[in-house]
Amino acid sequence: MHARYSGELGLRAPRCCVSIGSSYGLLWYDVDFLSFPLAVTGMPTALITGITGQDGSYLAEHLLAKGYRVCGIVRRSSTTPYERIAHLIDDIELFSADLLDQTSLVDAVDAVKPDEIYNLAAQSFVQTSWTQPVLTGEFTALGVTRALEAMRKAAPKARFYQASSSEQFGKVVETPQSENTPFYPRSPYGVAKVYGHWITVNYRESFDLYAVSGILFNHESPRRGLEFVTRKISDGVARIKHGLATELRLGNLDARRDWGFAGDYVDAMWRMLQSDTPDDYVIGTGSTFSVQEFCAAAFGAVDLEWRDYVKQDERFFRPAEVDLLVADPTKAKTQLGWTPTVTFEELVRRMVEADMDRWAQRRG
Ligand code: NAP
Ligand code: F7E
Repeated sequence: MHARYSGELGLRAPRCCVSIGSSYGLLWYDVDFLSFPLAVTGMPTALITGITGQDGSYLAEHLLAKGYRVCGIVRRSSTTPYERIAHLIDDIELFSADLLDQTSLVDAVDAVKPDEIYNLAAQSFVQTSWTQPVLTGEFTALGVTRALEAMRKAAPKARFYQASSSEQFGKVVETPQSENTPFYPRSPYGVAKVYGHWITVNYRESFDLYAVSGILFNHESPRRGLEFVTRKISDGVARIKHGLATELRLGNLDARRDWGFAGDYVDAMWRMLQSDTPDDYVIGTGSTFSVQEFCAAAFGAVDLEWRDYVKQDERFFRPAEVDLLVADPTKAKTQLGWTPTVTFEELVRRMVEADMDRWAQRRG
């Protein structure tokens, strides 16, 4: 049996504190009027690894709106890469920890005492996983074990979400891909995610932990990193339209992906952890489009013809490609009541508009 938070959702205490770790441990260093741990107010507490990433920022917003106390793990850096969560910084608590460092993870979980842990942190760029395969394994595979161990030691009654990936299906053995489709990863990243997936299942079965994997297909947004193809295209379109570039260099235009909106997918993560029984789910739209179709829609959004600007470049091809991904999200729809709300066309339009605005502001 799994203990569950029984407080009321929707209640939030005022807050303006940011706690952050230091080399001397976890310290409150910027407390204005709320100097006690927010957990005592009865709100559920979530701890997000990867809170500075695309999904972490949307999930933090989603949980704050539901009345959660939201805590996040950030790794030490000589700069503060908090661009995506800058607007939330007064409403969340940040703790210094690293997926490579077991002690820091245990300390963070122990300090926060979360009801829910969302393990989103990873080396998430597939192309980099071929040039940094060992690091990718440390972050994206063993990092999951470290996060699970931290929960087992410091908060065994918490619920754990693992960010699994459609890259695990890789060279797909059936289409569409569901929870029952065997894995055939095609990159060091995909291999690492398969490990993360199975260690989550294993900890659930070995230690009776509430631990689930969400196998999420590609999800995008204006907050997507610039190296991923959708954002590279929307940013490239905006720079070309503003007269700042004359071409866009891409790799394989034939690859097909099931692209959804990241804001919808963090809702699916939350829904998984509200279920009475821990289980794994595939999350995607059920539609698939090629990179070329994404280009056509993105250039078309500003009345340009993609063929006039896109050039293929060997540098962006991969040693092994994932040709086709498309989800069968039936289980999530029927058991979690989850459905995507943003169409492919709307997603492309939002991303291009955001980059058009961003470049317009930069140019003054
Ligand atoms: P993202 O934007 O690349 O964010 C990755 C996050 O992980 C960042 O906050 C990063 O922190 C953090 N991180 C990386 N290494 C770390 C370390 N050693 N210790 C602590 N934190 C570390 O990724 P995303 O798109 O939000 O994806 C979230 C998760 O879902 C990832 O696990 C990804 O693999 C998985 N996933 C994503 C998709 C998708 O389509 N977006 C689909 C399936 C699964 P910094 O800011 O310091 O770099
Ligand atoms: O590539 C092709 C490329 O890098 C998509 C991550 O969030 O989703 C993401 O992984 C496709 C590939 O995402 C370029 O070859 C062509 O076929 O945007 P991407 P991804 O590899 O699908 C999964 C689900 C994750 O879990 C990952 O964390 O686009 N492509 N030309 C290109 N890709 C890039 N990046 N750049 C190009 O120039």
